[in-house]
Amino acid sequence: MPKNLTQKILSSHLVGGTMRKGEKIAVKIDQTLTQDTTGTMAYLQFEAMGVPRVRTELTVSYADHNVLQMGFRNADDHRYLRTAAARFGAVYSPTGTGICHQLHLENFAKPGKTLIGADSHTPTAGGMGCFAMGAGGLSVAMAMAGQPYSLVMPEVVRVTLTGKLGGWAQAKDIILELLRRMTVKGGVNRVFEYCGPGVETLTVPERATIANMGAELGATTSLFPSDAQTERFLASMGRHEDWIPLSPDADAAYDLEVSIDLSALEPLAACPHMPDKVVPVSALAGLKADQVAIGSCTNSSFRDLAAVAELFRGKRIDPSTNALISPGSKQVLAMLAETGYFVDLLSAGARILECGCGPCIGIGGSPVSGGVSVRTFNRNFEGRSGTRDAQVYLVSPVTAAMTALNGRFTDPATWGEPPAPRELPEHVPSIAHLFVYPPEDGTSVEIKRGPNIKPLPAFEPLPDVLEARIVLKAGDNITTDHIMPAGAEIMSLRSNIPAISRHVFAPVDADFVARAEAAGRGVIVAGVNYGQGSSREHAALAPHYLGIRAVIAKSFARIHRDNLVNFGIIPLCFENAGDYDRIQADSVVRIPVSKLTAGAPLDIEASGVGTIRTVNDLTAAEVDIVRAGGLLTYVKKQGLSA
Ligand code: MIC
Ligand code: SF4
Repeated sequence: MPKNLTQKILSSHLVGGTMRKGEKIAVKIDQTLTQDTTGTMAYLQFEAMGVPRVRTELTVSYADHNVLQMGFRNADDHRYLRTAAARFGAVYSPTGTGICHQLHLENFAKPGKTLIGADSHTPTAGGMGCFAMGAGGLSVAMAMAGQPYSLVMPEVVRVTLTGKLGGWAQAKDIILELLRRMTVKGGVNRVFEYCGPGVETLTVPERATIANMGAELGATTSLFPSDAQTERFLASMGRHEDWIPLSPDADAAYDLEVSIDLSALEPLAACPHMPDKVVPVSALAGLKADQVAIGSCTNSSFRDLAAVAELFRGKRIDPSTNALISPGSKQVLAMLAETGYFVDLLSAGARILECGCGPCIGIGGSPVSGGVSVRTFNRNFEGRSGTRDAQVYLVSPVTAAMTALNGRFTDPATWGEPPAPRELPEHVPSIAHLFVYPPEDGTSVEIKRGPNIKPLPAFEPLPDVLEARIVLKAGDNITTDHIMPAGAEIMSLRSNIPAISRHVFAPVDADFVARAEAAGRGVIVAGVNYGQGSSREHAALAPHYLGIRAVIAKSFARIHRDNLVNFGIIPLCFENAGDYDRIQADSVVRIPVSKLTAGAPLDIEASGVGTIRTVNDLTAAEVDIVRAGGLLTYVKKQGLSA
């Protein structure tokens, strides 16, 4: 049987289940990554499993998100991660070395391998043919312990690229076009495989931009073949030995076909407050930009920033527009310095931030009140920038650069000739020596903790009949940024569940915590795609801490659904979407947990409403896990499988 790329990689890693669309499969994981704001929990959980050393081919612990280190908390987190990496056999990437996804692409990702990361943009590595998925920290900790990773066998979408990008259109515009067509829920339980003659015209960093934002489609991952472009990229990174050719078989079958003519694309922008609210940049001409922010794991490669520098050369950014640049890695920064582009950026008036996530997740660089911020990032959810009423637009680096120079959006038709693309320079400086490799035997390494690193909360088994109050009835596409907001202050509490739980739903519902506590045991009701966005398991852990024991939704985002199971919250779906309208906030529901059966309907009673039929997509093991109060409790009882 001819195979597509997804089938090729998954079948070579399959350890359980049958690769039939929609069925649960288990795969061996070759590599894992974590970052600081998900990593502390992942390592605390790994410690709790009692496994002496990681059992993957490679495990990397990055410190890239909350690098501001306001107060002692994140500095302590970073020290904990450095010492835990040494103890357990992980590579540590020190604070400020760069953004995990950019660094992983440059230094560690390999075609044909499987990777899971405690960050939703882990699929960036799909730009070089690595099957890379975002997952909750506990799922990653399990993979570090050598356990297989379970996922729903995805549908595979063939995205055929024809033609060649021209004019001012960039790789970012390809993925924005796909988001415009397929929306933020169009990719759930799907893999997007890029094929067709347009693929070979795209370099690995451009492919990585597209694979990165597949996360915004809700996709399991995105995949590009490993070809001559991949070989060239790996050779430039000094890793030619990691290259293997990898492509789908010629007559492989796909579940869905989409095609995009690259030659027809124009610069696009995602408007506030969703990555799929996409319009042509020309339609925004005239809109004043208070801020332009260039960087993030989507668009912080040398190619991206060199194009910006070319446009800035000899010019001055509009003084009323605050322009921030965060390079993706120290390697990118070193290349900008060696080629002189760094000076172009500085002299144009840009502010250069540390290599890290920065303004993307509200770690500094928040826009002015009510301000318009034009960003090369991947998410523009309300409030994510750190400014509640900011209007965030997502664009390509060249659109961002032209907007910074003009101080406002302008029509690309007035921009003249675009700069010629800048490929990687002849000399690519290595930063490989900055990674800290663990000792052969880490048993004597002392793990250092700070006062803000609190023990994991205990998780009780669910009762046979759960009586709980509906404490929130939310709408469609609720993001984890709504549930568990980020930003420098709240992210400094990631290792302290009691403290961070005070902020659950804070941006949209100031009384949520009080209502949940008053209810004792609570339920959340939601519309479609509940929990989209980040992989942060705190969006399940903290609600659990506040007593939430079930979420009843029209549908769930993939990673968040798994996180709910991992932390003992039952993810139930309405059998009839119309019941969402019937059910009332404040009702008390009775859920007969003892009757919860994998894949079978379950009738629940809601006061003032009556019987509501729910369905679930849990496996038998997952039913046991939620009943036990979550995966850690379950594993402690059952032990890890050999
Ligand atoms: C994000 O982009 O939302 C984050 C911050 O990288 C998260 C991880 C986190 O919340 O720590 C993600 O994408 O998973
Ligand atoms: Fe960091 Fe932003 Fe990428 Fe998340 S999306 S990993 S916060 S740069």
